[in-house]
Amino acid sequence: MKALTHIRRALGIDIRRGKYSYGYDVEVGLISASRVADTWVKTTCGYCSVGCGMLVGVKGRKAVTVRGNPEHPVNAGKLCPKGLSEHYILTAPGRARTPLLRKNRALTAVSWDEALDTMIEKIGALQEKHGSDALGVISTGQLVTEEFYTLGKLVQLGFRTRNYDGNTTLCMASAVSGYKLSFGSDGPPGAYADLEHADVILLIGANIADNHPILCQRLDRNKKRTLIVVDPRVTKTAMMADLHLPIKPRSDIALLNGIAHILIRERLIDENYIAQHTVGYEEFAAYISEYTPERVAAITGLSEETLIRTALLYGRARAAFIGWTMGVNHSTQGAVTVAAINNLALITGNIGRVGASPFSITGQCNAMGTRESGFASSLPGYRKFEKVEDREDLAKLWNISVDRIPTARGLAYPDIIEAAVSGKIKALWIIATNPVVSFPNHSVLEQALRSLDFLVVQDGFHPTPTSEFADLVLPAAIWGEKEGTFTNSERRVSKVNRIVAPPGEARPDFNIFLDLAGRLGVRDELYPGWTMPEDAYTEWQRISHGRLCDYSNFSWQEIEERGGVQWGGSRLYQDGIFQHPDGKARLHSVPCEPFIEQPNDEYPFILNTGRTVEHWHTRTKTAQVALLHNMVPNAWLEMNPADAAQLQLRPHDRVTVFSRRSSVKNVELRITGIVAPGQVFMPFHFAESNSNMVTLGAYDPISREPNFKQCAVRVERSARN
Ligand SMILES: Nc1nc2c(c(=O)[nH]1)N[C@H]1C(S)=C(S)[C@@H](COP(=O)(O)OP(=O)(O)OC[C@H]3O[C@@H](n4cnc5c(=O)[nH]c(N)nc54)[C@H](O)[C@@H]3O)O[C@H]1N2
Ligand SMILES: Nc1nc2c(c(=O)[nH]1)N[C@H]1C(S)=C(S)[C@@H](COP(=O)(O)OP(=O)(O)OC[C@H]3O[C@@H](n4cnc5c(=O)[nH]c(N)nc54)[C@H](O)[C@@H]3O)O[C@H]1N2
Ligand code: SF4
Ligand SMILES: [Mo]
Repeated sequence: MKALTHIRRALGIDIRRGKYSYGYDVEVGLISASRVADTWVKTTCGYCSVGCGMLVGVKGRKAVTVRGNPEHPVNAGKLCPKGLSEHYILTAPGRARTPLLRKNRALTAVSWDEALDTMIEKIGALQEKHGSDALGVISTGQLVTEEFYTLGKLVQLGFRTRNYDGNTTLCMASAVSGYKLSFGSDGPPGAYADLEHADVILLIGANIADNHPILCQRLDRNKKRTLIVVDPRVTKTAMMADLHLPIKPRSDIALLNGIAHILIRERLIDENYIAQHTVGYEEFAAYISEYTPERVAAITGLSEETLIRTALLYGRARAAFIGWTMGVNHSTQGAVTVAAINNLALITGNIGRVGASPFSITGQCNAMGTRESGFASSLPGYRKFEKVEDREDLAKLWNISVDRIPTARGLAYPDIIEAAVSGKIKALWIIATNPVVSFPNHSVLEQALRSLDFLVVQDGFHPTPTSEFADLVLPAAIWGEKEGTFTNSERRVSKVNRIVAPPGEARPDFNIFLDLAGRLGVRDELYPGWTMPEDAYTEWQRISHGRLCDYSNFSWQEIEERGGVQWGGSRLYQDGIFQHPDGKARLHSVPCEPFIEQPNDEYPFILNTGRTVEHWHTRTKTAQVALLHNMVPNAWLEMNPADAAQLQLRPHDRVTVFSRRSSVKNVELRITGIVAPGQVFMPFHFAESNSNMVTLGAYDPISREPNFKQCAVRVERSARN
């Protein structure tokens, strides 16, 4: 009970005052002698991309407690509930301890030698027969950068398949594509400090109070700010806002174009900046002349007065910041919505200055590291597959023939899944992601996994819903059991350190990759003399040298000592020179289109899916932490009281959610004004009530990101059983 009170305080929910605040520096749980640490290991949180610095207390060989690192520039000693209880995952049950190979239908323990030899042999035979692209690889945003860099080379140059992507396509791909459209390169321009210095902060589809809690501290420190939150739900973040815009689902582009319209009409634009640093203004201004307040009000459901107020606040700010997350990216129009956000920043000159930036708040702890070094959707160092100079550059640095570097990216994640269904992909290697829970439209995913000739799942836990389908399970060390670096949303590189040894025979992903490279016969060529993640880092410094994401200025040691360094300095584009060949940013004329699956009589609700502060994704970790699990042990569906009354449903009824694809049964009903009439919301964390049974397999044509946030559903009381 005492522990629960602690965590409530850590969450910042002060029930008496009915107020939220974040980032208490309390320790979770009851302090007893067994939890008094002998030594403290400095590291970085392994959950979200805020990238908090922490100290993990060790007693004997056990991690016994965690506290925020007061010296870390990101969090100054504070942690959210997941961070505060992160050491518990190091002793969690359910870890993968030994390689498992399917023999006579059953997963059977085997040696590493047998596991990796079999993997090379099976994949080799399938590639021999069907071509090297018959292997697909899906990775993650949750390894250390040194592992991504090693893996990218292994997949593309060792296994020689281009069909390599990651769960980041379910997450940040739209931000990446949108940055490329506007600025000519990926790379978030701003910094967290901007949240402290901006006069106006516009958060679009970003529920930071649940998902990036420690960023809320920055807002608390900014006394002059006006916070505007654009979200169809009244999230905890919306409750913190000065102005909440409960926009109709997927009308964001109309809102952004409408704001631009008012800014131009009121001359609240920076004409010098537009002239010197952008291309396409005339066409853009002509295009958005159609987005009158009247029309935009009809599309967004907001009043004209609210639209004008929002535009004037943004336009008159000395420094204005726009942050966004999955409410923007998770859409078939994600990439262009990002471009529409960037338009606003560009026409007002709100970029490259203190407090002024468009800023994608990243999701996973090291989504940034894989974007920069990963070799999946682009070449390492933000180089482009299509660009011959970039390929030649890398070939020289690696001392290999240029024709070994692919000239185009391979299939993106959803297309790899479709290719598995159609039989073009025969073998799949899944690393640190759990698609059976996280991929949309589950039945197609399941069909893909069942169609494969060989499935390898490399995970820290087993069984997981995905590893149960595997022919081979490779047990991996997780956060706390290996070392490397993470790069957070604001491009800050921090050190991750080993606290304890991995369980059983589990190995760091880095070691698994190097071992495979040896068996493939490419280790000496691709990784000469490498034995440790630091070797990968040293080469990555050389590869990134002179690029936008330049890591060459800070050594392994310095990252440790300085406790987190930003590549590119505090802000990008301070000189207004962008990465397009002419150095100018592009303004894009972007149409607002209705989302794909509109509700009708049979499926009258729009289903929105997302997260809660206590849980991490598919809960392989947080379900094992009793404190977190007990707070939110099961999935729920939020429904507006008006809709519940009409359906004669009562609080805590068990309901079934049906879509055109499938259904989710026995979900607990929460009747609440957090969601508007006609909309329902469900977290995607729970394998046993998997929201992705019902979500839609529709993808952004540019980024290939799924439209996780809207599909049409019907809700019925579950039959009692
Ligand atoms: N506790 C916790 N923290 C996490 C994670 C976690 O699993 N748990 N995951 C991490 C990861 S990988 C990510 S990507 C981030 C995600 O962080 P967020 O993007 O903040 O998380 P979501 O809850 O997926 O979605 C955010 C909001 O988008 C809103 N939204 C839905 N449709 C629309 C729309 O049409 N327009 C607008 N403007 N908004 C809309 C939803 O109502 C929701 O409140 O969180 C990271 N942090
Ligand atoms: N409906 C719906 N679906 C969504 C979303 C949504 O908002 N709505 N959000 C999407 C987003 S933004 C994201 S990022 C994805 C996340 O979806 P997933 O990537 O599937 O989620 P995780 O549970 O983080 O999966 C990580 C896996 O890696 C394992 N693991 C952890 N650390 C390590 C390690 O160091 N090495 C190895 N080998 N394994 C490790 C974990 O045990 C776990 O099985 O979900 C997406 N799916
Ligand atoms: S805010 Fe993110 S990085 Fe910080 S402690 Fe919480 S989960 Fe970890
Ligand atoms: Mo994500």
